[in-house]
Amino acid sequence: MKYRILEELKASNGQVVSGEEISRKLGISRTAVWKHISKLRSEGYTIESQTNSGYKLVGSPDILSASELEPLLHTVFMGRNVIYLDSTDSTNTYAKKAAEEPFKEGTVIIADEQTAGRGRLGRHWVATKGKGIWMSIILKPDILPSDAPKLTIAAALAVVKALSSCCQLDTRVKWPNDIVSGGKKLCGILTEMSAEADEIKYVIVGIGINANMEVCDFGPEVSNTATSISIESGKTFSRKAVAASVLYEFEELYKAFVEEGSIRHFLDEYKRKSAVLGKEIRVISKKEEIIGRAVDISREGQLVVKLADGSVREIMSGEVSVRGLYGYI
Ligand code: BT5
Repeated sequence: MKYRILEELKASNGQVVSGEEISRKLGISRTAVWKHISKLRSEGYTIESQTNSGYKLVGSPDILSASELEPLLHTVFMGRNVIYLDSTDSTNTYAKKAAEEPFKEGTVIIADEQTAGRGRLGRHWVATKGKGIWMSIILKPDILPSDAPKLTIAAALAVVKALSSCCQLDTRVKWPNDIVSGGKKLCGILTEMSAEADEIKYVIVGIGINANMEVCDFGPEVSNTATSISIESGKTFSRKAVAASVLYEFEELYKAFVEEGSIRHFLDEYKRKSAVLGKEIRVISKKEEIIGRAVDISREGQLVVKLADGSVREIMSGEVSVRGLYGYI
């Protein structure tokens, strides 16, 4: 109900709306209206009340709720159904549970804080309250399960494009799932899938963007390798505008990928935005560690590495980490 009231206030475009009018329209008492207004204020909305005349919305917080995101969306289906959580363990975990029930494709789970954010291989993802975009998108692409890692390629390029258009920030993709700026990690992507035989039940694309994180938010283990939009640009950006832009760019690439069944037509753009191509790198997996020069990304989304003996290896994104030979990248 409080969001219905919010809609009424927003629809008035900064004009005063009387409590009586809201109570009549929504069929609740004036005391109930007042209580909901108090709740909205505690969420960060600035609402002036004027005796005998009503309420006026004068400011909205930078939160990623459906009502804040919706006016900024230019998508057809991505983010058209948003589940916003003040706090959760992990939006990917929440999304997986949600996807076990019938779901709308493009449903987005967004949390202001994650208490047990996840990276790959059970690693921890630092997701401080109010400082980032911690979101998971539920998809059901008509592709083979073996092609699901290509969604990480599309999502990574989407983030790079959104950061460029929204924040004028020139970032790069550190294959397979990181976005880096100034040699540090600004965003991580965790793509998880449930499939049976050759059919995908759902894919969750989890995107964590350090929007307004400060160095002290990262903690000692991560602070040397992590960065944020605000650290890199020296400015604070609206999280909702960035999130809406990522969803738009991702929807465009996702549609093209699913229709074509290939990453072919955005592969060149992806390569141009690569942080690893042409560099000496170390590829670390459970089985082995190889050192070589990253020379290409294949149409299958694999990293092509040339070893010192001249042999060429195509690395699957699965469970590998990539590091620069002389640093994080
Ligand atoms: C990732 O894993 O980079 C995937 C991160 C995905 C996070 C999103 S947030 C929304 C959704 N819900 C979730 O629970 N997860 C997704 P990986 O490549 O394994 O990298 C993890 C490593 O990155 C950690 O071991 C740290 O070294 C580092 N790290 C942790 N938090 C970080 C942060 N906020 N910024 C930069 N680096 C971080």
